[in-house]
Amino acid sequence: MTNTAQQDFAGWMSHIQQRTEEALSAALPDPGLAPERLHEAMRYAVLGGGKRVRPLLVHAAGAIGGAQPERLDRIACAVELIHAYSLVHDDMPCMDDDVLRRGKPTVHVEYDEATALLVGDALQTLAFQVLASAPVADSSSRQLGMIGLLAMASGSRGMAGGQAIDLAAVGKQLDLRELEFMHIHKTGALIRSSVLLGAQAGTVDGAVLERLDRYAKLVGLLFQVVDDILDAEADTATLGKTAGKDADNDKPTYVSLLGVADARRLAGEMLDEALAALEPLGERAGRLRDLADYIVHRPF
Ligand code: GRG
Repeated sequence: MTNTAQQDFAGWMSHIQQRTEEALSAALPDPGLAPERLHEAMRYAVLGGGKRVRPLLVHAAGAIGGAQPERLDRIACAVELIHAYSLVHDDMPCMDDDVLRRGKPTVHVEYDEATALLVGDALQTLAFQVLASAPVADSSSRQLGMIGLLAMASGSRGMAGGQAIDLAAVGKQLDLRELEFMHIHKTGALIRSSVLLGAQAGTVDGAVLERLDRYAKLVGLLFQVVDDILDAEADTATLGKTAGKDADNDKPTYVSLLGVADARRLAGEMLDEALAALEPLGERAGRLRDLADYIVHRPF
């Protein structure tokens, strides 16, 4: 990327991050509203942190079919609320048991475990409220399908199922195929749905949607390969979460299976494939290209 292109992408990113922050803040209940402690903790979990990769993907994919930005804000909010809920629950002592997230104490540390559990529950249901309470598509039947898509991506056949496989895999030997199956669900499903939901908010034909789906599947997995490399290589201050957690927890990762050099090579190959999937879409897919590149080269 040239310097000008880089600046343009950085400007676009910060614009989307800003409008996502505003949309999230408006969607979250006011902290003065009862029960105040729960509402305060929900805002603590969601606002003022995170790269907002999923909202960025929603907007980039939405632009391809000319979707209205207000619709994309709602979708971006919904996927980010699901993501935030997953992080809150994942950090709890019954799961990953972590004390640091996005550079600050995790929700159960800052508040308490029962509150963290309820924060996750309430964020998840709020996501569907946001997606169901105003138009995000050209027809109500399309919108219903989109609500179903997010439910599928988040549930036992998607993210929650992937988390179950992850918990069962601690201390076990997985092969590359099994590791991929886990991550397609745990991390990939929500990332994939971000792209598909963004695209469906506008007008795209089946062939374009198929290309986007291929891109989204690859990027979902790519995100995890890079997450494993970062977990092994970056420090806690940079990541804003405890580094080296996977090795400490005896978890199978791309790095433990392949080593850092081959995990990097795999990430490079997946990036090339993701970019190839976008080839027929031309200039319209520029932001999605930039995002795939960002996902590979992100610092945390
Ligand atoms: C508890 C149902 C349930 C699911 C949890 C996604 C997940 C499943 C747990 C998160 C654990 C983890 C670190 C997964 C690796 C990939 C990942 C989702 C990293 C965090 O996402 P980022 O980097 O975080 O987008 P930010 O903070 O930038 O939003």
